[in-house]
Amino acid sequence: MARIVIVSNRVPIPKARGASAGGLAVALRDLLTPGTMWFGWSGRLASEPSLEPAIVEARGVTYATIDLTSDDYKGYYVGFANGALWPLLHFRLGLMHFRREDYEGYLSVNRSFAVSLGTVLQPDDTVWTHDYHLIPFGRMLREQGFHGPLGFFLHIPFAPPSMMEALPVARELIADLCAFDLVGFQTEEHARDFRDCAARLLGATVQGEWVRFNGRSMRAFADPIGIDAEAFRQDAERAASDKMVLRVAGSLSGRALAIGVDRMDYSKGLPQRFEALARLLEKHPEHRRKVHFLQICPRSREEVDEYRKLRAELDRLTGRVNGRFSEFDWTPLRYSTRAAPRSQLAGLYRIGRIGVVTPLRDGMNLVAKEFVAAQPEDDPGVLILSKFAGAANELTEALIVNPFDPDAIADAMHIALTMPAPERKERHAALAEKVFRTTAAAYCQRFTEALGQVKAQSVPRAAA
Ligand code: ADQ
Repeated sequence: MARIVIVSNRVPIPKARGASAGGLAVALRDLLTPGTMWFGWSGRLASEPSLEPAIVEARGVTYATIDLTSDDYKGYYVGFANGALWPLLHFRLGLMHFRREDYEGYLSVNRSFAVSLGTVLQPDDTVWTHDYHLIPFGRMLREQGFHGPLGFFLHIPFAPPSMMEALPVARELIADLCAFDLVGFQTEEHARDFRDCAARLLGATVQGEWVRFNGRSMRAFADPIGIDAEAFRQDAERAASDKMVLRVAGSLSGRALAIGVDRMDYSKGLPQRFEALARLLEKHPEHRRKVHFLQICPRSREEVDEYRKLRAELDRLTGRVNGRFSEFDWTPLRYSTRAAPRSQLAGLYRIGRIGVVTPLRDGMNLVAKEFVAAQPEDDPGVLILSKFAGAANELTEALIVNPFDPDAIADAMHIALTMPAPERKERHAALAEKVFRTTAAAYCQRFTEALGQVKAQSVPRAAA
């Protein structure tokens, strides 16, 4: 079988310091068989650019990485990817900061990726590129003479043409996405928004999932990402004897645990969630002293101004909620910025009576699926889920809320805290059936199969 080459911004080399043990590496675990290559940024900043990839072999997988200079990093990662694309695609136009020099930096790093990978690529490789950092990469790899199957998956949402147009280089990026053979999105809505952009901004011809532009055809489809639900369930079960999980369970003194787990990001709706807890305690005083809300949110992207502002806001809100409602022996809101090992997280989800997942907009949101997988079947907790998370398309038996409305989240918390066991079990069984069916393995298989088929179909059409 042809070799699969995964390309992403960061490369999670096993046991490398600072590399995330979760995230993409877990989602793509099934592809990481001997012979596979994973290419991307090492996470290191160097004074000189170098296009020769450093190679590390681990369990038969080749990890190939390059370093970036700090100027590259600022323009590509901080400036364009996270300062312009991330807010735009999360519908936060007011937070989008577009600067031409950042876009130039973004193009330049994408070109470095393409040139560098070009030196180690074989003609019959299949290349699967991940996420918004690498949109122009496909076109640039084609310019390096690569003709093999070339796919792209966008982990975050997409925007409709009216919003996309606010980005001065929208047409270029849409055209770059058309250079891939297959582009996957988390939901059908995001895939449709992309096809609408291709039609409206480029004049491309759209037929069903196919987009024809510049004499070639590509397919844009929905391939919702999942988790390794069985492994997560086992982690959660084992974590019942984890010391830290036992300490947290003991500290509840019989009170219900509501839990939120998110990177500290303005897309996750954290201020509204904290506000919702205050509304719950105000409108339903019977829950005072009966519930603890634990919000775990490791800091992220602190180079970007908006993230530093969010941290200050959350610190302030935590003080306000606790100052107003705490009693000498009870604090409603516990807030930690520490990352936790996945196994401990799984154990904490398991003891949660409510999982609160209320992003303002999210590609999928894996925390929602992890919470469901971790719950005990005989006494499950209740998931509260934002209607604007991709996961809400599948997880319809959760309590679905508008995350911009703290009162609605508070009402859902009240319903969850008072929900009878039979209803909790019924909802959980329906949710678990989906989470255990639409797994990470199913996601990988769907994408790689579609990529194999699409290439076979797009070549003759393009030649026509
Ligand atoms: P993220 O925005 O990072 O991912 P999410 O899908 O929730 O959001 O994934 C976060 C992951 O980080 C989860 O697996 C979670 O367990 C883990 N995590 C969160 N807090 C943690 C902590 N304190 N310690 C340890 N681990 C923690 C992007 C998109 C999403 C999309 C994913 C995958 O924004 O919409 O679902 O990619 O495609």
